[in-house]
Formats: sequence, structure tokens, C-alpha cells
Amino acid sequence: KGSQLDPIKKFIKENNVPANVEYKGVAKGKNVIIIHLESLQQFVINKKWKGEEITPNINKFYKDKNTLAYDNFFNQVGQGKTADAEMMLENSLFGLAEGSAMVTDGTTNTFQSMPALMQQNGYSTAAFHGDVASFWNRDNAYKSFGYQYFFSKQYYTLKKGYVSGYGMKDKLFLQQSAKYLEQLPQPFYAKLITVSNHYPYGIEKKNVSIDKWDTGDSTVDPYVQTAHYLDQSIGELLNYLKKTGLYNKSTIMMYGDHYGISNNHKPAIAKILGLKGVTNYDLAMFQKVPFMIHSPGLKGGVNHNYSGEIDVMPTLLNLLGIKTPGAYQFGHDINSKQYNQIVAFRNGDFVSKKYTKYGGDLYLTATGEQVTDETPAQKQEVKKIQDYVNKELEYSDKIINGDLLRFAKLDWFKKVNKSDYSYNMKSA
Ligand code: GP9
Ligand code: MN
Repeated sequence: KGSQLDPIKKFIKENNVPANVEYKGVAKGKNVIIIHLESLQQFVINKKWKGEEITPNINKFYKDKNTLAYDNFFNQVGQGKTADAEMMLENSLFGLAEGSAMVTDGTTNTFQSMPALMQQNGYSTAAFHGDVASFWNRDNAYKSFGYQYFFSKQYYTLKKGYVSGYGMKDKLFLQQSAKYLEQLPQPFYAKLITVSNHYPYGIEKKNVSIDKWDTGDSTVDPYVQTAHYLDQSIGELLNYLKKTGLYNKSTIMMYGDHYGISNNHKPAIAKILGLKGVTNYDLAMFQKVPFMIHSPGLKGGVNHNYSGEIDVMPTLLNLLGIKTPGAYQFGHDINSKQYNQIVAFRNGDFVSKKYTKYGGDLYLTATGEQVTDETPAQKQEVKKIQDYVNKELEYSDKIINGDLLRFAKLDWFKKVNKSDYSYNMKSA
């Protein structure tokens, strides 16, 4: 009797593509700093409002000669939002169709996660977030992922007005985080999760330095102000990293976790994008989020492959020169010459190089033209993509729901011992 992992192993092997050798190991040995840009969408990159760039600091980083950016990169989250993004980025496994996998399975499941792997490759590992440790069950899931340190709210000096919404204001959070960061043994793998650009986009007057949008949708209009504030906090952090010399010793990756403006705000979205109205195709493209990697010596540029959060781990691993043969990862190196360009959304919709399916409608990805009467040949092509999407979601769910990685034996990975870690400041 074969293992439940066998068909999954077969699927992954059949769809495997060779990682790009030109990028292999170019970031080897560098610190890794991951900056989670809360709710930041790709459309704000290089966009102006009233003559001013919305995200000038991130734009500068995006255009740097050593930054590799991806402008057709999609969020693939479900109800788990931030937690789903974290799950995909650090495991190359999807969140679940319902709920948050980090909450339901993060405590008990076995994972072969990025932090644990990095630790086994000689890195120290730390996560930073200015909310309570228990949100999204991070205090347990991070142990399963192999984080040595988790600097949550209890580790920060909090004065009156330091917190808004889900946690510490980004500028204050990143200032204090940087002080911890520079004390970590190098090389380190660190992730910093911002939160100020989170719905309902509340920001006090003294932090406002750009006008609201004027769509008339009061939920949407202040998004530009919190995005601008997030950008300023990133600018400050990058300056600090340059000052301390860490910038040149690190690979810095930034990504947006998911949309900030939901599909319930179509008239406002149309206004912001300068469209007469929005189609399901426009909404699909609206799911793009920033993804960029900066590393000293890295040959920069903009990669246009249709890709998504599930691909981050394999893409990074190739840059870091870490091999994971036979890994249970559903993503692929986006830089691969044979990268497949199929992006699954959590509900089974997809974007691919040729076709986009969103909200039950089918479009040609290149033009946005709707396909209503599929030819038999088109039907065949679409079915092939849909089958792939359904299978990867199904197999990823099987791994998480069945805790199947407890059966996975790979010689490059040592099983994580959760009891090695304790994040509580008081008991530590
Ligand atoms: C809270 C934060 C928000 O800690 O990460 O999560 P989200 O609501 O975006 O999923
Ligand atoms: Mn989020």
C-alpha cells in the first residue's frame, strides 16, 4: 500500500520546472529581510495622485538596478487573508478554502517551512509584528514553521497613540524592530509585518501628507493616505538599514499580501483606474500585488510572468542557492525559463498566460476580451488549465487537512521540534 503522499509527489514531479541557473545562488549567504506590505496593491506602484507619487520610496526600490520586480504577480489568499499569504510564502502550500489554515492546523501540523530550512542552513530566524502574538495563531504556527524568535507587541515600548487598528503604527513599529534586527546573529532570515495600511484606513491628521482620493466612497478614499504613510515608513527603514550597513549585506524582499479595496467597491475602483466600469477581468487584474527582491549584485529588471504568492518560496530558494529536491511545494521558480504561468485563486478561478477566469467569466488575458463561445480547441485548453488548478488546490488541501508532511522524509530537512521555541517575554 502506497503512501497518501504518492499521488501528490507524482503531480509535483510531473509539473516540475528547472530553476533558472543564471539566478542560482546570487543571494547566497546574505541576510534575508522580508517586508510584508499590508494590503498594498500593485496598481499604486508608480501611480500619482494630484501630481504626487503615492509610494515614492517603494517606487525607487522597485526601479533600483539591483531589484528584480514582478508586475504580474497575484495574491492568492482566501478567508485567511494575511495568514494565507504567510502560509503560501513560507511553505508554498495554499491556505484552505474556508477559515485560516494557520489557525486550524498551525499548532499541530508538521511543516517543512522556510524559517526552519533557513535555520538548518545556518541562519537565525525571527518574525516581527506589532499586534498581539495570538492573532492568526502566530504564536503557535511560527513554532511549527521553525521561527526562533517572534517579536510581537509585548516586545515593544508602547506609549499613548502608538497603536491604531490591528497594531503598532508602521513607523514606530519599524523603528523599534530595526533595533532588534541589528542584534540578530548574521546571517539572519527576518520577516517584518506592517499593519497601518489595513482596512478601515484610519490615520490621524499629523501623519497625513497626501490628500484623500475623491471617488466619494468613504471606505476607499483614505486608502491612498495610509498607503502613503506605509511607504514613508519603508523609506525610513531602508535609510536606517543603509546607515547601519545591513542594506548591502541583505537580500530585501517586499510583497503585498492581498487587496485592500474589495470587489464591493466597483464604482470607486473604476474611478481610481480611470475606467468607465469594471469587468470581472478588471477585478482579476486588480488582485495583483507588489513582489520585489533586491540584492547587491542581483541583475534587476521587471519580470512579466503571471505568477503568485505560492511561487515565492521556490523563487527565493533558488536565489539563495538552497536546493530542496522532492519538496512538497506547489509553486515554481518564477524566473525559470519554463515557468508555467498558471495562477490559481483560492476559489478555483485563475489567471494564466492565455486565459483568465474570474467570477465565472472567461477572458483572453492579453486583451481582456471576453470569450463567450468557446471553440472546441479553446475548451480543451481551458480544461487543461482548470484541471491543473483544481488538482494543486486539492492536493495542497490534502496535505494540510491530513497533516501529510508528518510522513514526508527528505534528507535535506530535519523535523521541527516545536518545544524548542518559546516566544513569551515574561516566561523566556
Ligand atoms: C493582524 C494583521 C491583519 O495581526 O496581520 O491581518 P488581516 O486582517 O490582513 O488578515
Ligand atoms: Mn493582511
